[in-house]
Amino acid sequence: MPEDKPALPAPPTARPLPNDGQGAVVLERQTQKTEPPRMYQVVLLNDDYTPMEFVVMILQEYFNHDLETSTQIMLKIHHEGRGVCGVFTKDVAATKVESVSTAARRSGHPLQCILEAA
Ligand code: TYC
Repeated sequence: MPEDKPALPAPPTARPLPNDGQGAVVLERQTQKTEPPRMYQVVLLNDDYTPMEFVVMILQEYFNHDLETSTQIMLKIHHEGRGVCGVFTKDVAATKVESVSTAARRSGHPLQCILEAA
């Protein structure tokens, strides 16, 4: 008989019981179904008024960067207009933006801190 139709899929074969042959039940590995959470970057923007020292302090206190890294990030923002402070889940990123903005206002600085999808 000519083979004009694609073959039907093979019937499922009987699965062996999840048993390691030594009397112990073996759990089968589950296929990963949960996606990793979307990540968000917290970005600081440059302005002409916020003191450099204040930005360095913010990077140390709120983003746990050391003094050298904080100074590098601050200078990058100063020269390029913006810089990424860190990448977080949405809730953590939103809380950082709120905390940094509140600290800046309390100190009378116009520093802008925003959240962006990474
Ligand atoms: N441009 C500011 C100054 O010259 C310093 C500064 C850096 C401000 C980074 C904001 O996000 C900023 N004093």
